[in-house]
Amino acid sequence: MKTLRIILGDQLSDTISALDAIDKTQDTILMMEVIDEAQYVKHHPKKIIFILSAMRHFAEQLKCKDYRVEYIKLESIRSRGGFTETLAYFLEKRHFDKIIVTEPGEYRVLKMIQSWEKQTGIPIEIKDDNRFFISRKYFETWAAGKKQLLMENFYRQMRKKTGLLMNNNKPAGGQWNYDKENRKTAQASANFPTPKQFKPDTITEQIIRLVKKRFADHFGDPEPFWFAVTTADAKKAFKHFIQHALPYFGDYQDAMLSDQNFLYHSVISHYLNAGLLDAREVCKAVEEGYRKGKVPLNAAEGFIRQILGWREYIRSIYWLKMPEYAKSNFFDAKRPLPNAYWGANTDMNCIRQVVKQTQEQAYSHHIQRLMITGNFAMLLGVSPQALHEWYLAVYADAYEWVEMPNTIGMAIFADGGVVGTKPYAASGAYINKMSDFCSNCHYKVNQKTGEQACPFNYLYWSFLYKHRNLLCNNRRLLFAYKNLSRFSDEKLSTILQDTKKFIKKTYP
Ligand code: FAD
Ligand code: DLZ
Ligand code: SF4
Repeated sequence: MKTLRIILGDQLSDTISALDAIDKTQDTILMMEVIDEAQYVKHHPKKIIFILSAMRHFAEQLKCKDYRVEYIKLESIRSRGGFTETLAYFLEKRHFDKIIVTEPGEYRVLKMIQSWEKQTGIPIEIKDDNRFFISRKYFETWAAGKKQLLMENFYRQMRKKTGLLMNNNKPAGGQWNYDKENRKTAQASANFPTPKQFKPDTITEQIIRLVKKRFADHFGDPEPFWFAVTTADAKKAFKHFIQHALPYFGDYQDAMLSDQNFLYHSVISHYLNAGLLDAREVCKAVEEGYRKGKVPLNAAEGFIRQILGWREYIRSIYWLKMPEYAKSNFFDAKRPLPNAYWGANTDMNCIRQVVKQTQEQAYSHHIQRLMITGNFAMLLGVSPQALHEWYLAVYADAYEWVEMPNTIGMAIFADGGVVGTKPYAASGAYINKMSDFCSNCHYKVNQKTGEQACPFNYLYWSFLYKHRNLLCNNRRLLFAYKNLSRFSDEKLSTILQDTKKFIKKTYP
């Protein structure tokens, strides 16, 4: 039996289920570089360089381990646009009895793969993605009959299931969650560690040249390119994080500082999502740091929660709710993305800082994505689908399974409360508390209305006012709506006027 085993660009792990029980003498591994995957949204050049270089390195490693690998490069005549066309062309000259592939990370690719059996006449087996702690089926069972799919409940179940940070069936330290200790603000003067950086080798340099030539119109800087592109280097980067940043991760998880891109974050999401790092190994290493007394519990728990809790939960929601989820638009928001998201000049320092960093690094940390670009888009009424395309394009770690529920659900509440229990709407006061952005801004964060007022301030109240019918019964917003009800007619009218002027200025 000759089997074709297909590995996609974000499945670069040699223990991936598509390779289970592989017969090195009979089977062939196929990897395809295709233009459609770089262009279905215009991915950031750093993201394309990362994936293509990691794919080529991975193929070389497989060949060194005596696997038969067919690798189709983007420049090759054999690369025919999309996965389906490229596979069909490849199969014109080859015969296989079966095709095996691990389930992909995007619904549109799953649909493609499901069409292959009919198109090629070869039976296809789609295997569970074994890189996650749970299968889609496991979550479906957990979710069945539940009214609200609360992440915190799911996370506790995952701690019990895996035994991570558990002592005799009880959470280490007596509490499940130490988030209250994780809201410190960072000082610009602190000595922040930088993530481990790697010099591009010959393969990466070739790809940088290719990407600069073929994707010159994509938003983002291709260089300097410093990401790891192999598992060995990604492991070094993670070890560096454990030693230098993890002990402070919890405390400063929500902090933001100008010109500080990474603070104490791990910057490993693109490695995890592409298969260079393994989520189980990562969580185990962090637990070990805690058990050996090198990492405080709030940091270890906070970090493990992100991966064991949020990452698994978000993926499960995606597969549970697709394809309808993609069309969610609870607030019926229709505005296009402001040009500032593509680097156009803006007077708002927070937006300018986060977009600049995104352009340079294809990275921003969670609170920047959630409370700056996400919060602003929600208050402004940007279409969820326009915003989703932006996040999917500009971050090196973005694939639909993880990006979409974070954007549509967590950041802008367009799913009406599947992921979150309330919209993460915030005025300038929150941004001022958690960052140093406001001290260098054209706008005045303490001013609520008028030309110089921070736009987040009046946008926040007009958002709550506009959507009062949808939100006023939300228990977590009762306090805010009580405040709003005390506004005089004059105050409310000024807020709505300022909002109108700002929107006119944003969309001239
Ligand atoms: P750290 O802060 O060091 O956290 C450690 C790890 O936890 C991350 O590497 C990641 O694997 C995981 N994690 C943390 N939060 C989440 C979360 N909410 N969902 C899933 N995993 C999480 N993450 C992506 O991996 N890809 C995306 O496309 C993506 N899009 C996002 C869009 C929006 C609007 C928001 C609000 C969040 C998004 N996230 C996404 C989640 C989070 O912002 C990133 O995982 C994180 O910023 C990556 O940086 P880091 O590796 O330094 O993470
Ligand atoms: C993102 C991406 C890019 C830019 N290029 C490729 C590619 O040429 N070949 C490939 O197999 N995968 C690529 N990817 C990752 C895919 O988009 C990803 O595997 C699917 O979106 C499923 O998650
Ligand atoms: Fe952003 Fe407002 Fe602060 Fe300016 S004042 S940085 S717009 S929050």
